[in-house]
Amino acid sequence: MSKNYKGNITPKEIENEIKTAKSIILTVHVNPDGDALGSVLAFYFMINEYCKKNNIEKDIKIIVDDKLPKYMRYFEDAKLIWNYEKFYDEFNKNFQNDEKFDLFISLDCANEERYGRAVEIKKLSEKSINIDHHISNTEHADFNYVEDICSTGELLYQFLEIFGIELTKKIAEYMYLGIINDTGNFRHDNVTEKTFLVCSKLIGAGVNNHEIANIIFQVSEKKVELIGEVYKNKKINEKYKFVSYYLTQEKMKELGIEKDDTDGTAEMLLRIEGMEISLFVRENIDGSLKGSFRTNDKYDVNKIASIFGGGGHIKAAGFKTDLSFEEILKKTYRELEK
Ligand SMILES: [Mn+2]
Repeated sequence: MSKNYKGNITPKEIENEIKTAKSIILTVHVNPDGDALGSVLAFYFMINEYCKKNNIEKDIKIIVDDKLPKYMRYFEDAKLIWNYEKFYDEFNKNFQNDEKFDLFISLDCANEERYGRAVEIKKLSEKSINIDHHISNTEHADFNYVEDICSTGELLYQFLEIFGIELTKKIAEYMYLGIINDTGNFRHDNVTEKTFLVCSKLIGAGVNNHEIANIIFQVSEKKVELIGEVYKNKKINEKYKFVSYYLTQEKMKELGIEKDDTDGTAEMLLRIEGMEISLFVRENIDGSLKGSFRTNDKYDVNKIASIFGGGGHIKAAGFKTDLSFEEILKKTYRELEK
């Protein structure tokens, strides 16, 4: 067991829960990214292989309470993912209200709010398991397995042996998607020797690293316009080497961009020479704000994001708040002063 592990269940015990469950729901966080979607698809196919190997049948569904990023159209299995609303309509038609699911598994979710409305399905489930890699994880399920590791994609690798299954090309591709998403294609310092060991196996199983990286890191023309806008109108606080940018709904409409076009903006800001910490804030349709912090070595953004009820990792963390951008800056400066 990794020393970075927290929770009350082992991967072997997770296998046992999966073995006995007849109906399994898998979910990931809202604003799903490559790690969330890559992990959930990898785990879906791993459970499928496990069922084949043991000659058992299960009803497994993936439900996500959000739109998928546009690049997911390049992955044919994205069609396996139920949108929460569609699932709920279907569910109301076909199920009795007290019908329960045996097992609800969340992947890559630091806290229960991150499930979105899929939390309703958790309530209808007999048992729940939380598999994640965020140090801010609140151990929000009946059973929790959290490892401080680069990505949920890498975390899932150990289940191949536990399930006693082969690494198929499909499983490898989705794990790889998760890993490169959360390591910024191996740029971040969450990459370890083990990350490369795992990836060597994934490449060995047939993953085309170039193709997957191109899919998730390519930029649309609209995104190029956003990049120009962000770099031009960023705010820099020289004292703290803090760079920030606030994107309003109005600006998003003007540029014709959707929220997934804004992925990676906080990293982009931190790339400016000399900066130690970056903050990208985006206005949601309901008027609330979503913030993402990135930092090099000087600060702990997991801690700073926690002032706003969020969290994540020491060098990358996020939050959602009803405060204004000015209030966020004020509180952040106060924290950086410490
Ligand atoms: Mn992740």
